[in-house]
Amino acid sequence: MNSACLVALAAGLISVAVANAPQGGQGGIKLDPDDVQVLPDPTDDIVAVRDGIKHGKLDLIEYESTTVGTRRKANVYTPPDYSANNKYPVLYLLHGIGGDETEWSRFATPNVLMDNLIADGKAVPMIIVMPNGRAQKDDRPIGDVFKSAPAFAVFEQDLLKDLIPAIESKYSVSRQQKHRAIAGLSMGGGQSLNFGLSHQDVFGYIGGFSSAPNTKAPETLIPDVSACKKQLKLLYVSCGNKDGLISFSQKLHRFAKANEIPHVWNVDSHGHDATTWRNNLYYFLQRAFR
Ligand code: FER
Repeated sequence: MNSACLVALAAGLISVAVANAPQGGQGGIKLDPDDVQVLPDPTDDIVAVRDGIKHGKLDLIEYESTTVGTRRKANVYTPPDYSANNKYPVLYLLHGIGGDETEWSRFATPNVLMDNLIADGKAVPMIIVMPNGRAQKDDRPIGDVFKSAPAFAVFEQDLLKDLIPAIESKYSVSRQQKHRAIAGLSMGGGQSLNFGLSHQDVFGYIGGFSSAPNTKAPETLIPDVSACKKQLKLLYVSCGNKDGLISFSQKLHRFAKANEIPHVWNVDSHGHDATTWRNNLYYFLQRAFR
């Protein structure tokens, strides 16, 4: 087994341990009648590498972080025929507590999802930035990864002050709210909801998949319901009905529902695992920038 596999295995074990932890602390899994799957599980061929279609590129880039005081890494997908003559929308895609800038590629191959969706005319060509959401000097996911939880909050500054400006100077991208999206899994789902909903002037499209306990209370994230309804273009919330962390997503869904904030609420029958993240990313990509 190579080191990438070991890391993936460790991340998987963390996820499983988290989701199967004694339920009392996280409130357990209690499903409401509207906690249902609204988007069917797609078939595995969504991630099949196809011949005869154009493929985008995946590059590992580095940017200067004034927040952390280091050069930090991010994986960046550019779509087929990327050209400086166009201005592209950008999705910032955030990993979980045991992951890093490679995690989404291992769990869901977003480049393959995108290549296929673009070829089928089902998604807008976009740039996908997969950074390391652990904003601290040693940002490798080793040892007790829960000790780095505070660094996932610090990443808000790294993202806004360092990463977004770096992406916007390096690539030919739009700087408009309607062309910026943020989404993530678990810890990265919580980050996406926290950062996205607190900066709705920056991000128009927000997705939280299986969001973790770092997710702030809905009342804190959306203090002004009518401003949210005017600005936000997409709120996408999903979780598996076997995921012990579902209460964090349910709270946001219930708040959005009570306040008539349009949103996608997709409760599939997975746990805290890569299948639900891949499937929900697949649907999020089709709804972004539309
Ligand atoms: C926690 C349980 C799970 C927590 C974070 C997680 C910060 C994150 C899990 C993941 O990203 O997979 O109590 O606290």
